[in-house]
Amino acid sequence: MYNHKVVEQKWQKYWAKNQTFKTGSDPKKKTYYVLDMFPFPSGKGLHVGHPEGYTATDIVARMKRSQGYNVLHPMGWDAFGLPTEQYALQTGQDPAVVTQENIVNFKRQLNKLGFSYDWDREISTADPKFYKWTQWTFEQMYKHDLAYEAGVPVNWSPDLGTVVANEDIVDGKTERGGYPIYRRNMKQWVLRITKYADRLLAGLDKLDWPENIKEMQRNWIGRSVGAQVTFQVKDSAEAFDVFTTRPDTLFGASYAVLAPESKLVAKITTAGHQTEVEEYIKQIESKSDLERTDLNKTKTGVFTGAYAINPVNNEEIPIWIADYVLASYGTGAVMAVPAHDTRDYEFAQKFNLPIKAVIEGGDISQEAFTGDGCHINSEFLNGLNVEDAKQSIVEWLEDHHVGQKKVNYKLRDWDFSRQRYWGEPIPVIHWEDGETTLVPEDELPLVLPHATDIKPSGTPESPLVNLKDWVNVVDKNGRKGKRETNTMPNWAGSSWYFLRYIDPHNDHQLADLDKLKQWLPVDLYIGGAEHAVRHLLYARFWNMVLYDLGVVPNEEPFQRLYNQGLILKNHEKMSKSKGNVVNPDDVIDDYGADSLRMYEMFMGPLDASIDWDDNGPASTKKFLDRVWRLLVNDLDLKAIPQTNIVSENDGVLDKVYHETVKKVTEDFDSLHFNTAISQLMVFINAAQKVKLIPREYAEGFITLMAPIAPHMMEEIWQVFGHAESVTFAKWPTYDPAKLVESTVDIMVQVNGKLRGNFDAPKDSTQNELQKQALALPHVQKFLAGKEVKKVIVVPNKIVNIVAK
Ligand code: ANZ
Repeated sequence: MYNHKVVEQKWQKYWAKNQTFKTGSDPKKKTYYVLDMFPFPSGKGLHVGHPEGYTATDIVARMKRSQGYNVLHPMGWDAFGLPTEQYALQTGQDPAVVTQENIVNFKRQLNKLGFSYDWDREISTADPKFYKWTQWTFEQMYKHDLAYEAGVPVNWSPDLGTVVANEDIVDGKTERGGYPIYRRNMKQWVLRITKYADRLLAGLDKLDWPENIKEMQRNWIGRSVGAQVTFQVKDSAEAFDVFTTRPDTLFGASYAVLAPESKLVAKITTAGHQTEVEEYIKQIESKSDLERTDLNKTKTGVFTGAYAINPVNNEEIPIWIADYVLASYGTGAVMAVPAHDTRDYEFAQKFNLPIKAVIEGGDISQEAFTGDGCHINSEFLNGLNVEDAKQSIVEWLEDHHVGQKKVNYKLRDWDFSRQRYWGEPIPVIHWEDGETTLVPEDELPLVLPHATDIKPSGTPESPLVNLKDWVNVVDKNGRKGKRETNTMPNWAGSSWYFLRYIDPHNDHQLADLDKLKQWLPVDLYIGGAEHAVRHLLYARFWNMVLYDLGVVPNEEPFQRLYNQGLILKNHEKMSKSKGNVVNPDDVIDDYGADSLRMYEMFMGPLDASIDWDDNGPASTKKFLDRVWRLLVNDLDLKAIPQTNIVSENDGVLDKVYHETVKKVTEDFDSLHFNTAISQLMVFINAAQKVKLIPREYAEGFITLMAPIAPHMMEEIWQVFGHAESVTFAKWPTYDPAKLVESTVDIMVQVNGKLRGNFDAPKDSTQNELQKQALALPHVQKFLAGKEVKKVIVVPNKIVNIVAK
């Protein structure tokens, strides 16, 4: 009887002791870097969702080792940041201690699943040896004007006690916890990711990533091409620019709108409108951007009393302020063309502003017409379609120095300060004379000091501000300074951790360039789709910065990306609060890690979200037990190969075996694990039917199956007499010639009725088939006393005998 508890432990010990999964370094071999998104070592431990992606990468890593690659398959911990800190606060513990405990537990759980990580390369983002290089990179960014401090409107979450980045906001709320966000002006460290907008966009085209993720990144970067047009304010020296994607509609502009936050508002508002304008501004302060730009909400706004001059026809148009215009996009001002823009249309309707058609089409008494058509009421643009009119008007604007072509991005610079304790200290000192300096490189890492009170202060300062000894510094000339107390977001370490795995113990540099060249880009990266526009965008940016610094050899870090689906319980995401979490420890105890791994890969396509079935692991265990019984005879407690394993090959299993090798290899490469497993089952069914299984095929099967069920396959491999781990068994190859059927089933009819069948070598001659058909005893019975008049043979199919 196969005992998963004993066997799984045995091999896990063996692998650890023999360092079976140490990263290969044979210079003659090709390299393969297969990466998991590393976990937050939360207090909850692993749930069965984790092993889904981790098993997928493990299968590929194991196959690639067998195929003769040097494989890098590392694991580490995304240990800094809110999740750990919140857990520490809730349980009244030190985050450093909690992190350590959680890591120990996660590692224990991962090992129980039999994953083939090279633990010598384990990293933690909260380890000073690691974050030294996070801080170092920040310093390089500062030196290259890619990190700067600015008083910017930020997303403040009172509940989390910190600012969060735009990327941390989902549906207007914090992604973590779902708390409301308020706009607040705060001094922040910001990373100039916008400088890389075009490269981040262009790079996507070359990547083997799911199209939806690329599209999400494109939308997030949000490149739009249009024009910037300058409007003078009537009877004033002031002017403002608007950004428009439809400069062709300039003749239809019937009013202008400034974002309420615009500095210009105070300057141009006329005395009569002052009170109303101020009241409006106050009222919108607490609204999120999402609420403000929601298409469905009723438009609000007030008139400033001032007018702007439309540069194309000198028409005077009223200047309003309204919250649907955001200060943070474009120029924070728009020209409104209600006839051809839906939001403007609604606004104009509500406030009785003129609606002037400049493109033919639609019925503007009912709604804005946003389609293409012939321009009208537009002087020199009349008769042109939208595209041509855009070109003409931009030329005109440039000729008259009142505007130019302009490209705008939705992407904002990355808010990089967090007012929390559990993160990398930002290595900066603010001096009393106003100077800001970096902590000298040779003093890095700037270690996070131990603190007992880590509660967020609710102010723009992090709890580090209370550690006076740490905060206050004096330079050698007696100048006093204070350390920056904000910390980095947890997206900092995760933006580059995959580089450190390549050279994890390097004390002199982030990683050795030659080693990076050897391994990068990552060949396969698997993780959850929830990281589409945070981690994956930040990591690409961070990597591009390091590329420009000459630190890394590739502009793009992840060549191939795949997102695993969610494992659901009763169609819901598993979560502790819903009480529907399945703990892999329990499943492993009952059925073994191999059964769990196999079940998760067999549930369905890797990218599908599928309901967990409590009976699933039991059914894969049943299959594995069948495999064991078919290949191993352990009845006399002395496990040896079954007597049906033979050295000679009678050819009966040729076709199904070679098909299995082909399908499993291709499916593993394309990450179609469920269909690979089906094929392995087909092979076992076929093998069970025949009396003799060629040893070569049994061993080929073990090698193919080992990535899925490594413990049992190691054990069988040993039973088959191998002294070495199955990890390095040569991956089987298939012979295309054997994929075709070598024998065919021939039907025999007598006078149109089916009377028998027989196997014949494929493409046998008509004569041979006729001879064999006539010789069948059952057929002879029906021919008794009759004379064969005619025999019709359809090659490879049928022999039809006509007799009287
Ligand atoms: C006039 C116009 C006429 C516009 C028309 C559209 C249609 P995307 O594609 O998102 O870049 N806009 C510009 N800045 C804005 C801001 N800060 N807040 C809110 N809206 C703003 O859209 C750009 C368009 O959104 C711009 O083109 C502008 O309205 C508006 F028939 O200008 B348009």
